[in-house]
Amino acid sequence: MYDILGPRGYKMSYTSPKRVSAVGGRLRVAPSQRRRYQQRRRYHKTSAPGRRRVIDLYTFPTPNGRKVSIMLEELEMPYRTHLVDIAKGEQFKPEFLKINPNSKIPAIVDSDGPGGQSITIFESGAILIYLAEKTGRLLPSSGADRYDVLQWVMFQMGGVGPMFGQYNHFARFAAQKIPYAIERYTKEAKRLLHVIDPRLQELTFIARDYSIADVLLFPWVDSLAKNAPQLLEETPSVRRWLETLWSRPAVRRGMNVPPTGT
Ligand SMILES: N[C@@H](CCC(=O)N[C@@H](CS)C(=O)NCC(=O)O)C(=O)O
Repeated sequence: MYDILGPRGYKMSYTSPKRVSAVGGRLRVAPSQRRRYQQRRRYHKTSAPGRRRVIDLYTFPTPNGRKVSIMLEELEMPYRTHLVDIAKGEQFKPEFLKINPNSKIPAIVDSDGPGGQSITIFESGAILIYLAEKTGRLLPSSGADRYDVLQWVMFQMGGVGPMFGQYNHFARFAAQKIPYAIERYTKEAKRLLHVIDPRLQELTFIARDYSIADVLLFPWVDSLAKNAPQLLEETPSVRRWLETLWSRPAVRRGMNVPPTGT
C-alpha cells in the first residue's frame, strides 16, 4: 500500500491484490508474480538504506499525463503525484519550468536516477523509455522486438498524440468551428486508427507482447472512443484492444491518477 499526495492535499491509498502469503513462517509468492516480486526486491535493494525512493510525477488528468501514471502502476513503483493545473497556467510557473522548460505535463523527478543521482525527465515517450529501461520491463532490451516497440512509440508520439490533440482542439474545444480544420483532423484521426486496426486483428497488443507502445497509445485512443465513438466504428480490433487494456487493474488505477475532475 502506498499514498499518492497532491499539492492540494488529496491523498489516495492503494492496496495491491494479495500476491504474497505467509506459509509456515516463510513468504510464498504466487508463481505468476515471482518475476515481478524479484524485480521489486531488486529495485528496493538498490535504493539507499533507510531511504524510501519515490518518483515525483507532475501531471494533470489528460491522456499525456495518464500514460505515465499507468506505467508507474504497471511497474508498481512508489510515486507521489503533483498536480500542475494547466487550466490555471501552473505549467508556466518558474518552479515548474525548471522541471520542463517546454511548460507541459507530464514530467518526473527520480531521486534514484542513473549513478544514484537525481534525474528530471519530460516528454512522455522519454519518461516511459526511462522507466522501462530502469526496471527491465515493457520494452525488449535488444533485437528486432525492441525496434518494433520503438517504432510504435514514435508513431504515437509524432502521430496519434499530436493529431488526436488537434482533432480535440478543432472539433470539440475551439469556439470558432472551422470546417476545413475539423475535416482535416477527423480524416487524419481515422487514418491513424486504420493503421493500427490490421495490426490488432493479428496481435493482442500493438507489438508481440504488452509494451510501452500500448501504454502510450491507450489514453489517447480511449479518449477518442469516449468523445467521438463514431470515428471507431470501422475499427473493431481497436475497440477490442481498448477492452483488453481496460481489463488490466494497473491501467484502471493509472487512468484515475489524478482523479478526473481534480
Ligand atoms: N509531447 C508531449 C506533450 C505534452 C502535452 O501536450 N501536455 C499537455 C497536456 S496533455 C500540456 O501540458 N499542455 C499545457 C500547455 O500546452 O500549455 C508529451 O508527450 O509529454
